[in-house]
Amino acid sequence: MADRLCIHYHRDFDGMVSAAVLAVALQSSRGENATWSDINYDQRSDWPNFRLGERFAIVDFHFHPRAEYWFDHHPTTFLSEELRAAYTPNERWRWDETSPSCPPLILRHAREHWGFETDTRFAEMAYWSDIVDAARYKDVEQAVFGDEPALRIARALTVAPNSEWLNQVVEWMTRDTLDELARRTEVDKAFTRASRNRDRALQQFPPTVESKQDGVLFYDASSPTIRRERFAPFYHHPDIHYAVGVIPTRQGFHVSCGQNPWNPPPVEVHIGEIMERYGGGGHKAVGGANPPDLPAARRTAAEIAEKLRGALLRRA
Ligand SMILES: [Mn+2]
Repeated sequence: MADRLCIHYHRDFDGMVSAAVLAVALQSSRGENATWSDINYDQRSDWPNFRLGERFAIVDFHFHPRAEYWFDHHPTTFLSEELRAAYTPNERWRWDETSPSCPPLILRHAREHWGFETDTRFAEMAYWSDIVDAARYKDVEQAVFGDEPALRIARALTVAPNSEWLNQVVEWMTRDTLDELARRTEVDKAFTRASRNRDRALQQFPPTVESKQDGVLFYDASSPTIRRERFAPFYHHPDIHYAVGVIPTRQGFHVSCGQNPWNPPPVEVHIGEIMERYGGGGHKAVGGANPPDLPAARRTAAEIAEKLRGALLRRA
C-alpha cells in the first residue's frame, strides 16, 4: 500500500525502540497506522532519491527533507549544509544532539506536541536506550557481561540474521515489556549465540594490539577471522583513555575510535569531528570512518592514534 507511512530506523537498540515508540505514538495520537523497516549507511549513497514517491519517517538516522516525521540525536545527522538549512524544529521533526539516545526525545516530543502519554514500558526502554547508546554502563563488566533484559536484547541484536528478524523484534517492542522480549525463544537463542561470539572475541583481542602508548591503544583486527567485541580494548586495558583500530566490514575496512567510558580522557577531543575529516562521523566520544582499502585504513588509524596521543601529551 503506497500511502502507508513507513518508519525507517537505524538498526540498533535505541533505533529499534525509537521505531516502536513512534509507531505506537502515531497510532494512538494521530490515527496513523505505520509500518517499519530498517535502514543502513549504504542507503546514504543516493540520499536525495531515498524512497521517492513514498510516505516515510526516519528515526535515529540522517535528516531527510521529505521525511514526514524525523527524530535524531546524532550530531553528524546532516549530510550537507543545504540539508542542515532545510531543518527547523516543528511538530513532526526534532533533533536534539544533547539526548544520549533517540527514544527519550521522541517520547518528550509526542507528549508535548501530540498529547501522547507513555507507559512504564516505554519509559523503561528509553532509560536503557540511554545506557546502551551512550555506553553509560556502570562498569566494563556490565558492558561486556550485563545480564539485564535490555542488555540481553542489545547483545542479541549483534547477530540479527536479516531485516525481517529486526522488523519482527520492533513489532514485539510495540507490545512486550523488556523482560518478556528478552525471554522470547528467538531473542534468547540469538543472545546465546552472541554471547559465544563475545567470549571468542575477548580471547582473540590481545594479539591484535599493535601499540599501547600515552593512554592510546592502537589495534589491527582487520583479519576476517577475528570476532569483534566493542569493549574488548577497555576490558583488557582498563587504564587506556582511547582505543583506535581497524576492523573488517562487508565491503572493506572500518576505522573505529572510542574513548574509554570508564577512564575518560582529561582532554576535550571530538572524535566524530576528527572522523568527518576522513569521510566518517560519530559522536564526541566515539566515531568511525571507512577508508578505501586496508593500507589506507591502517594509515588513518595510526594518524588518529597519533593525534590523540598528541592531545593527551599537550595536556600532561
Ligand atoms: Mn542508534
